[in-house]
Amino acid sequence: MSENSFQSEVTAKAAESGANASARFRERQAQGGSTAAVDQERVALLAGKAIKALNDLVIEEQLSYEEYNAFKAWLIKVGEDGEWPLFLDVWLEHSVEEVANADREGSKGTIEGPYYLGGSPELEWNGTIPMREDEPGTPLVFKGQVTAVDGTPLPGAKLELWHADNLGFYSQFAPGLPEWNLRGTFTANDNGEYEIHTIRPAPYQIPTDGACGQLIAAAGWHAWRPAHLHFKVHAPEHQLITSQLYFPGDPHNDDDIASAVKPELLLDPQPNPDGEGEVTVYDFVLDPA
Ligand code: MBD
Ligand code: FE
Repeated sequence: MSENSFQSEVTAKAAESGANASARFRERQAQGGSTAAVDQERVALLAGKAIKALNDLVIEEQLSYEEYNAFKAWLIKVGEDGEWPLFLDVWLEHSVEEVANADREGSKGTIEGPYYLGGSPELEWNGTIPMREDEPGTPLVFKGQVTAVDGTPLPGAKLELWHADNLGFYSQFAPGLPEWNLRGTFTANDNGEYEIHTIRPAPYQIPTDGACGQLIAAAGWHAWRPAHLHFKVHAPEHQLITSQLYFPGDPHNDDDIASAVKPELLLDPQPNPDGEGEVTVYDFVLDPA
């Protein structure tokens, strides 16, 4: 595998990771995801409001035909590049998450993003996430406890962790990485505790060669998300929490392109007294179902 370690850097293409993200999303929907039949009145209300918002924009901003056609061409390209999951998760999902989790008392959640995969390898409470033998990056021990809002430990809670590698690439979306690289499902011990061994991810840059990258360049924005770890934490009779955790000092914690950083989600890594790299502690508090 070592010849392949850095292959993703040179070959990652927007169209490929976009096509993968679109395909994985479709598969999940087909497996009983949430393509809920939305009732007709609700569709009429929501679609009507969305269309009105765009029409208002055209009138307010006195849109020209040149701009209209540029917009049309760009929308077509988002589809061709498979970047609808990326576009929606970067620029819209944070509001959906805010609405969905407004009443939570436990830990804050944040967006899932386009790169989650279910069914990652199952590991013990103190396991090492699947990684290459020569996986580049600072070793990171990530540990803590999963409890209910009243502090009761939740034994057997499951933590799914997925994150980018030291170059900002996700397995199964960028090429040249082992299938489950930096993806694992950990079962908490009898006291709800977990201790995961991984490496620190790099900041993530939205692919620059696809439609989303084209928009970012045309608008003069930046394409970065701060370095982050993604989680889903489940326990029986408790609400699933989807979250991300961030590292202090990352220049993009304050201007995440996906607007998904919250102050409660910042870690505090310290030098690991028992080994190489860093150790960081975070406790998950789950609301009742
Ligand atoms: C990511 O890694 C991510 O987490 C989000 C939300 C969007 C794009 C890439
Ligand atoms: Fe991510």
